[in-house]
Amino acid sequence: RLGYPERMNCAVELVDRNIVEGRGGKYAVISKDVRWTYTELAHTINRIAHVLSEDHGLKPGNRVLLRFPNSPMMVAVYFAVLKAGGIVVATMPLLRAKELVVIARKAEIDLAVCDHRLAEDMEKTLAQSGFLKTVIYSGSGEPDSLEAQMAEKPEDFAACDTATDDVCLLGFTSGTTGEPKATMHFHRDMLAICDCYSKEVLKPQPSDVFIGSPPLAFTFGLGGLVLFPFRAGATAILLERAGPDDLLEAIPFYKPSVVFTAPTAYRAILQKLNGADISSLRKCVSAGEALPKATFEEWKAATGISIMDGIGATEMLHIFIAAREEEIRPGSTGKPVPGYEARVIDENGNDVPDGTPGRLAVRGPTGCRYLADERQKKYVENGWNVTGDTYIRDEDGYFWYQARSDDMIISSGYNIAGPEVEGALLTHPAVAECGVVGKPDPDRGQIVKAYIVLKPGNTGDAALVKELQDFAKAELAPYKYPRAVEFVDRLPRTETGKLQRFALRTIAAD
Ligand code: 3SK
Repeated sequence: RLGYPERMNCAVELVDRNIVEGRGGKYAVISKDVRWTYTELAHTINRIAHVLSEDHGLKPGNRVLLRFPNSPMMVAVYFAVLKAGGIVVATMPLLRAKELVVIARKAEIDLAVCDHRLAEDMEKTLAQSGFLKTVIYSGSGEPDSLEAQMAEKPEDFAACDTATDDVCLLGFTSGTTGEPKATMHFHRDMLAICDCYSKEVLKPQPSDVFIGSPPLAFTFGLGGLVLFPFRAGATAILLERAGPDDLLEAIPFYKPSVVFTAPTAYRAILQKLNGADISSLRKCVSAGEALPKATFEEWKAATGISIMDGIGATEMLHIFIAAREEEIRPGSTGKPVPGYEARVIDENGNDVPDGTPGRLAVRGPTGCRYLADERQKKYVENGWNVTGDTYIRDEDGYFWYQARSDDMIISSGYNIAGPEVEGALLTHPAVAECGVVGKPDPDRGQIVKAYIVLKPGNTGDAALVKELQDFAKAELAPYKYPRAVEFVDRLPRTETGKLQRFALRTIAAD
């Protein structure tokens, strides 16, 4: 329906098209150190594509792991892989070797491109994964760095003649069991999210300047900070560190007009605003967790801007229900994005009456395709993507978020699987048993709370809490560490010995 040609490479449509249409001299990406026009970006992409395909044997359909902070070089490598017909596997910079190894094995990665500052865990992954053979480092200044390899390459590259539904991205997402799932997305999907959500709901102009906090390895960030600005011929500001303080410093400096971040960051910015000039902002997008009505109202009072809430999923690539600026009901996520349909269904897949909570089911031009994963059957029911969120639809067709249907903890927009945190804590010598659940939190939506039964001879004091938290931070991406720890004598279990998470969540919420 979106009418893309059968053969199409999204790198050409998203980058080169800007040059063909006369925007070659316009800034595409800006960071603290780099400002690249669309033409400069395209030349960089082309040189990297030569390096990958000629010197490292990248063939269409091969997967390449990326490990970078948000930066112009990450964008260039990303599009170089796509242009050469490869498949990007972008990873968050916070991931540790333990997590990278799982991804490298699942995606059967033999080639990675990595910012040299993130080499430590990359090297451990190289040693442990069994698959990974080559890592190209960017920014190291060494004779074999990416930059050195690119230097003599031509600035033109003939894009691989990919099919519109060739896979171009494996987006990793944690499952409830902690076993990550790889979601496959096509070249056409990268354009579809721009032509549905961005074009129809966000409506950016070439004069817009985008900024935000999500990592580009998270598809919320990929869309909001790269694909949407590029499809509109606009400019992206990429911040390596994008916490609330960084955004508050960057917004008055770069004067962006569009910001993508999560409710936690909007609240933190409000707390710290203190007269900072953020008047350049025109559009504010929120996703990653539900936007509370109070946050919407406080932001509106402080800035005059109505935050546009939305719900997306890695499985769907980006936002599929969203609040349009002109018809926002504070507290509601909004209505299905043009091109998508959404229903609220019961356990049997039948629609529940409006006003009744049920399972959210969506379908549209993008959808869930897990790589070799049994859980595909659970996510897609009769052609509908069942996202695991509980929603209510009102009689006017607005969708109201209730809760996650499963066990995922969503903290500051990060999806965290309790069992994965449990697995890490259980490797600490003082821990006998543990159960990890989400505890409601006014700022983060939820925080990770660990209930721990200690081995005899250990004392559950503040020093041990700190030790366990540091331990978790070293084992896992630090955002997964338990912000709350409680020592208990035993954990609630079923007769068959299964941990009763529901009981723990109820205790945590008290
Ligand atoms: O997972 C999410 O929350 C999300 C939100 C918006 C866009 C994309 C994603 C993955």
